[in-house]
Amino acid sequence: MRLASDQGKTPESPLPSRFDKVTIATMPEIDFSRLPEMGEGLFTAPLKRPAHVGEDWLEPAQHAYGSDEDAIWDELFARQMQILPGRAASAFLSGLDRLDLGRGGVPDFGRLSAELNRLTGWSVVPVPMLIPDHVFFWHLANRRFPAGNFIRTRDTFDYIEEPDVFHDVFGHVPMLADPTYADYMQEYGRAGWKAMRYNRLKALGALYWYTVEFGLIQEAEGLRAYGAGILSGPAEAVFCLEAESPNRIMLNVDRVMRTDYVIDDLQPTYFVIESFEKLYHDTVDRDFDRLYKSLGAGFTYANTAIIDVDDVLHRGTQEYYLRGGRGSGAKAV
Ligand code: HBI
Ligand code: FE
Repeated sequence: MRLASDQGKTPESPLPSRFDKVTIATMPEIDFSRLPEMGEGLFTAPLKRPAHVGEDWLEPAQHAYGSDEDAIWDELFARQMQILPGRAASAFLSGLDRLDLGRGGVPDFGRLSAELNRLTGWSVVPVPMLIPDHVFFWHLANRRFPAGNFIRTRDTFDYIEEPDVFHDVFGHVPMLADPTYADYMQEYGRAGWKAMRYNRLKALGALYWYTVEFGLIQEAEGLRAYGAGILSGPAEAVFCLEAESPNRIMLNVDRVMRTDYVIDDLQPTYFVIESFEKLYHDTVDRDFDRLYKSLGAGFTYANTAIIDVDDVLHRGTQEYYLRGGRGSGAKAV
């Protein structure tokens, strides 16, 4: 289906006037029930669709895991549960509990979706690999979370290139049991559409990175992590909260969307939110059309930068980075 706004529009040209001054929440015109076509000229990652999945990139069924794969889930789960109490956001820990992800073995997406659906209307759907941005956003806009169907092997136990079922289901899914966060994730998916039309996916990707993947939240007892990239690994859950190296700065949506990020190492800067309600309103009530028009094509701030408008909680030493980061043997201090 071709979107009206796609008719002959190149990504550089902003949405037609009828989209002007429309926030994400009040963008009724786009029909998210079907995967709208990309239209010519809109960039999306050149991923090769496997023959056995359709345009929605969904696997016909969840993988049937062997006992060794279930054992890998159980070992990853046990390791994280040694580290996360006192470090993970309370919304994450209660979601983990309510969805009973520690039941043993890789969770069944059908059972998980039935329970999640009752809580916040979300479901978990299996995908073979990283899927194109526009398909990913479309699923989020429909409260479907695309989760990796495969699980890592023993020799990629500590670090994976692509999100596997442990990163996605253990790291992301418990947060979807929180109603406000569940709403944020759907609005984020809807926001993807507008970002594509302005060719500003990288900017929106930075917001995802510094919230959904590596976000921190201020709780009464102190800082806690809610980002899946932190919660699904052993080192970063400690580094992000306790190390001297990284900056910790209160999140500002406009500033974060101008900030570069690394995908293959610990973050040099973590952004902190006061609450999911504030994150939701700072995003949904934001007039992204005006913002996208003011954003350059690249990033303005390096991922180590502290700028004059920042509300800084901790000015990092960047020692981990200055000593060479991942692979250099530098300690995550
Ligand atoms: N695909 N399977 C999968 N999982 C992701 O997290 C994912 C993706 N494709 C694109 C994508 N994420 C990015 O657009 C977001 O990180 C913004
Ligand atoms: Fe992720």
